[in-house]
Amino acid sequence: MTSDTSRFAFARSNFPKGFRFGAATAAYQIEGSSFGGAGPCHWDTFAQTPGNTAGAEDGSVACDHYHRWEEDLDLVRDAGLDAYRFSMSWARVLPEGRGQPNREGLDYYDRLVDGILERGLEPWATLYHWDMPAALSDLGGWRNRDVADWFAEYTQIIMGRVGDRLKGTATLNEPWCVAWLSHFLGHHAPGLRDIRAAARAMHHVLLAHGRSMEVMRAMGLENLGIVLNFEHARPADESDGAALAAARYDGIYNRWFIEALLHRRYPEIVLEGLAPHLPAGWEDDMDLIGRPLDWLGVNYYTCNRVAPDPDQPWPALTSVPGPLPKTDMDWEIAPDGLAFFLKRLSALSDGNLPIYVTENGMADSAPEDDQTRIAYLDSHFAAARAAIDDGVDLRGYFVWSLLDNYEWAFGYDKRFGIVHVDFDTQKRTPKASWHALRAALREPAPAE
Ligand code: GCO
Repeated sequence: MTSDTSRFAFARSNFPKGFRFGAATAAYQIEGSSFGGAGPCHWDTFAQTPGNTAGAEDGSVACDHYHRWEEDLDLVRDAGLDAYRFSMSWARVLPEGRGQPNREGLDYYDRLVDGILERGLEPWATLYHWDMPAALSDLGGWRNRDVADWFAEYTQIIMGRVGDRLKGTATLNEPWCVAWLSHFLGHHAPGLRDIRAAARAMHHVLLAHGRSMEVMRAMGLENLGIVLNFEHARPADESDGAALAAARYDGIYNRWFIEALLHRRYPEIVLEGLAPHLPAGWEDDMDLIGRPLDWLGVNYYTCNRVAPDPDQPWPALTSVPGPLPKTDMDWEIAPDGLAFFLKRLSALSDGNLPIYVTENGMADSAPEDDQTRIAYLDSHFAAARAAIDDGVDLRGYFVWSLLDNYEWAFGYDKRFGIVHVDFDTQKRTPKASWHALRAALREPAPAE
């Protein structure tokens, strides 16, 4: 007998027919970068630099998914899910980033995609979830305009192998993290804190998206999109200064990428700071960047309280703690922010762009009963449902994440999985949220 608190309030039948429920993962966080002939990526070297990651942990073994993928795909199927979102590692496919492909790596993704299909699941792939090959990082990585051509070459090779069987493909995951978090804030590889590097990365990441889309369109591939992350920017207080700081934060985080993609422009409030550092002639790239998308992926986790920091150069802002309950990441739980973005994005695209929540979930290391995660997910499912009622064309929802995994600079302590992983033995144990999901997806809606 399960108690009420171990169940979701929603059931599959509360969502429109055909709505896809899935779970998401990323290559570097689960596969084990030391296996199968993969080349080093910038996360391997970032983690080898003292102080960059908790306990100097890296993804060299991670969840050993490279060897255990069949068992892991069984867990997706047995949870009653419809779809599996995963990413492919550029350095596994091309150990030097370009040139000679790694046959073992290509074979691996071939088997994985077939394995997903054999289990009756839809494969949703992401081409880049942060694992820049170290050889290309040496050449400047995202700072170098040539990255767009390197990424196009990689796209051609991997999609030539598996593209015919994918249900949906995203070029990139979270360009804000690729560019800003990694080149301005320095928290992620390559760990730079440099506005010129950041401005270049902010533009080149979109240029690479555009080139990759162009390649895939030419190959006749369908259902192509991109995954962006959004964080609800809330002024820390009622002051004009806080309102301006929040507007800047919103511009950098939540408007820069989507406005370029949908409207071929960058927001003025961000150009005020970045324009002097953008590569010359960037305006000429906006046409390629803004070619039509088939769908948009939305990753949403939290909100941010933004305050001015007038002693600092642009954007002269800082974040302060907010009052809401927090996850193990210290992220406030704010499901209304998800509804806000779904409606905002729907309006921005005139309702013409199918949207998927491609990531949502929380880090929680607490007890097996997993109540907090169930409540977190339930409140976000409810926000998604409300957005659908308001007319948003939301087609699916992927929980982050299938497995506890390598949470980047935080190492292995932050547990986002609906399946627990013992990193000493690699044993997988479904958590209560996994069981609750399975019940919600199999059963009709509970009676009111
Ligand atoms: C993300 C990331 C994941 C993180 C998750 C939790 O796309 O932000 O895709 O890699 O693990 O967001 O921080």
